[in-house]
Amino acid sequence: MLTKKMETALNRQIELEGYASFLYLSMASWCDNEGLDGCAQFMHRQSDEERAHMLRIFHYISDVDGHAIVPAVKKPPAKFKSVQEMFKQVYTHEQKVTKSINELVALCYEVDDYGTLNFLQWYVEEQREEEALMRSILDRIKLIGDGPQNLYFIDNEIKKVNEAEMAAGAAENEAEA
Ligand code: OFO
Repeated sequence: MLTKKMETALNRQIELEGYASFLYLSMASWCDNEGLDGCAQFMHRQSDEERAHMLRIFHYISDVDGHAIVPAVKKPPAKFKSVQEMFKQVYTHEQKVTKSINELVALCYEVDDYGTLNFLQWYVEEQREEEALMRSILDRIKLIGDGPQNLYFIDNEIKKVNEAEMAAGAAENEAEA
């Protein structure tokens, strides 16, 4: 049984994960328009992942007899100054999500909700991985250089990152099966 306070906080997290999914979908569309196929594939996969994160909380709330609420969708930006700027925004958003997960963990202790604390461990680890991934992408872009003549190389690099992430995800699913 969820406390009202926890239910409200988890519903806010649903909103944040849902916004991340739409923001990354918008980024995927911008990349497609710019001819950055590797980046577009990466952002589409990230968008799908965020939707899965949102649904995981959605089902958890229902499982513990709470009421999961579908949030209103805030319109994400449609254009980005450069690939580097776009990934900086992704990193900033992930940091915001991490902060919010940490606040949820703190709330678990405040209201003695150890079931939710256990549920949130997966998110704590996921956020650590996501932040590390975005930092490594920003480092690569910095090394390659963000000039227009380097976009082809950046896009190829992100394509490789995406393929590695897909392979890791498939291996994880296999191990869980
Ligand atoms: Fe779900 O926000 Fe990061 O991964």
